[in-house]
Amino acid sequence: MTTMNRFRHALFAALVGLAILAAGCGNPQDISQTDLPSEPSDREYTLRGYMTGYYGQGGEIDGVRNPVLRALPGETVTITLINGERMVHDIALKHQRVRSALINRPEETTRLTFTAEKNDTYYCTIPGHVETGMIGEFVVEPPSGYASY
Ligand SMILES: [Cu+2]
Repeated sequence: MTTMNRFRHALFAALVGLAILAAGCGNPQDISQTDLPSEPSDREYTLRGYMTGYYGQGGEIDGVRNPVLRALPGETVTITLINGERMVHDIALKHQRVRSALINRPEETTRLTFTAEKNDTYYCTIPGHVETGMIGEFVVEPPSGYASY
């Protein structure tokens, strides 16, 4: 192999790698990215994202690792994710198939807004991050009173 051919080979491999990366980072058709809500939500939660988990900020979930997030059916919910470190993170709902933008700098913020329909799991879509702890429960509760029949 000549030097030039070796260079071309390496360049081609790099391009293929980039193409695969780009495909992986793109927005799949079935996942909508819902950033920056236009109106206030019924329920708002703020989480700080780290490899070790999402940490609640403010309110009842303050300081809680991967807190259970709750809402009533039909409520609009906004989850604000603040990046706690120099890593790429996002937040998505497994069943409802919504996903925030990716954030990669400390204090960078993104939001996920959706309507509460059913119990779900929130998690980070970056490969390996669920395994290190970035996963929690989203619970849709019946309005008070319904549980007593
Ligand atoms: Cu992550």
